[in-house]
Amino acid sequence: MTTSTTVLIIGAGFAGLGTAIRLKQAGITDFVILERGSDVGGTWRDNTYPGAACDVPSLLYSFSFVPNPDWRRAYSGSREILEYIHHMVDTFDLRRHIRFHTNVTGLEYHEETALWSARTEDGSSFTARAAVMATGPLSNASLPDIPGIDTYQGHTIHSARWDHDYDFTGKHVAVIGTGASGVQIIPELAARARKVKVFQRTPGWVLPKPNPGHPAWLTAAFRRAPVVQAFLRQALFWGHEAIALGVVWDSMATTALQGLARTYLRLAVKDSWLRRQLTPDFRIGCKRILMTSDYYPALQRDNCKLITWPIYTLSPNGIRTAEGIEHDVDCIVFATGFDVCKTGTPFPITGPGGRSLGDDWAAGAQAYKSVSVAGYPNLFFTFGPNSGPGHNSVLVYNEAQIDYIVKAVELIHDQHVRTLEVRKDIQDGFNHDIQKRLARTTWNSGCTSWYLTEDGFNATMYPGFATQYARQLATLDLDDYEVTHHPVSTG
Ligand code: N01
Repeated sequence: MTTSTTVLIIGAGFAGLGTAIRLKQAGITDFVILERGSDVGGTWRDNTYPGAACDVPSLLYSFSFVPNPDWRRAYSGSREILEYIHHMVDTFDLRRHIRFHTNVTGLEYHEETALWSARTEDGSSFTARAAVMATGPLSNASLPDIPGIDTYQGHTIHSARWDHDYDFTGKHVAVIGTGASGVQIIPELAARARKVKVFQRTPGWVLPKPNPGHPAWLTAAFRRAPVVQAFLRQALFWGHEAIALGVVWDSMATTALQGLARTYLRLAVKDSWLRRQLTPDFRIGCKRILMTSDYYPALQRDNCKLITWPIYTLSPNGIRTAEGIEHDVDCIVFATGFDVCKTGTPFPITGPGGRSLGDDWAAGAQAYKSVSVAGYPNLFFTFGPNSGPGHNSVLVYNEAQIDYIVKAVELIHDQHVRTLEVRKDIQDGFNHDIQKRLARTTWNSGCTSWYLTEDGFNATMYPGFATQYARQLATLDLDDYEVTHHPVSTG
């Protein structure tokens, strides 16, 4: 069966739902959201591990067009963020636009009709005049390529696919991975399990995250005068912009921030051996900074042990490290991150003339302003190439993308625009500048991270302030695009 619509949105996480809300607010209601899961929420639906939380303040980690006076804490846990997402869906009556359990397996452009069509796993298809990719960069959980991983006979859990039925009480547990997810999980497990062995490959820089509750008077103020919330959001925004000076570029501010993290490590960890193991050998900001006040205390509990020997193999009973010690455990928790699609898309995208986006992006994903791609008319990306922030809320960037996309969709919807396709020379010039600027950032300063491909190409991060990013997306300049029109009927 084929369903026709004006706009196809793929993904019902923050980006897909935000796009839907802004389309509705612009008066465009003819859209369908395809979602492979059984509910909304994307990463916040999937990441329900104990301790899952956001390390960006709630007032900033939310859409400015859906303010929430009821945030309970400075930084929200995953459940509260998911509540907010459900609130968005209910407030804007989005559920009737969503097709759940609809896994897109390919997206194809048809030149004769200027329509995109999506094939799905269940054999149905959807066609639309414009398609919006909102599949998120971190949606496919990644298991490490460790020899013997299939031979382990105990229980295994990935951070992004938590098993809430597994009881850790009295268990010996191994956690592999000490990134943003690992450092949130480890304190929770240390409080429940008998023994937690933490397998660290690379230590990250850690900064404390005090998390005060919002007092009742503040919530009341937000309710009575939304301007108070908007003002605080702005203050937080500019505070985070200032952090860019230390995180995005290697500068004196980076040295100061690193000094702060080193001081925190010195104050929080008493044992000098442990401190040495936890001291990173790369500049702060190169990998994501870990924001937690609970991780270092957890590592110093009697039932917690940090293991820094490289993992040699997994065996039926546990983990064997390079120095030949066998660590038998009841459960292994993989906090090993995600398969970040280096080819940019979770399924094949075929443009005019049968060109493949996977091939076009084989040497590294590139787009114009992270949203449009030359050769692929009427296709728009959220969280596209080089749209990642290192210092500010990803949703600030996402709002800018959404509003840009909605402007483009309005042209297609209201102005008889048949195709809107960014010019290749404009896209190339844009990316030349982005890569030149990236070369001077901390992300490209020598560490390995999911921001970079194996060849060291950075198709992930935006090398600048959030303000710069938002400003470049504030206008849709048609000189940057090749535009064709539908014939206007005179009858
Ligand atoms: O994943 P990661 P994550 N043997 O890829 C280790 C977002 N997020 O899920 O550093 C041993 O960062 C790997 O080691 P190394 C946020 O954008 C946000 O933690 O590669 N270890 C690393 O320690 C974040 O950046 C929040 O040497 C292996 C870990 O596994 C992104 O999600 C909260 C290994 C993977 O770290 C991903 O974070 C949580 C191996 N073979 C997450 N393979 C917020 O607060 C991998 N590792 C918003």
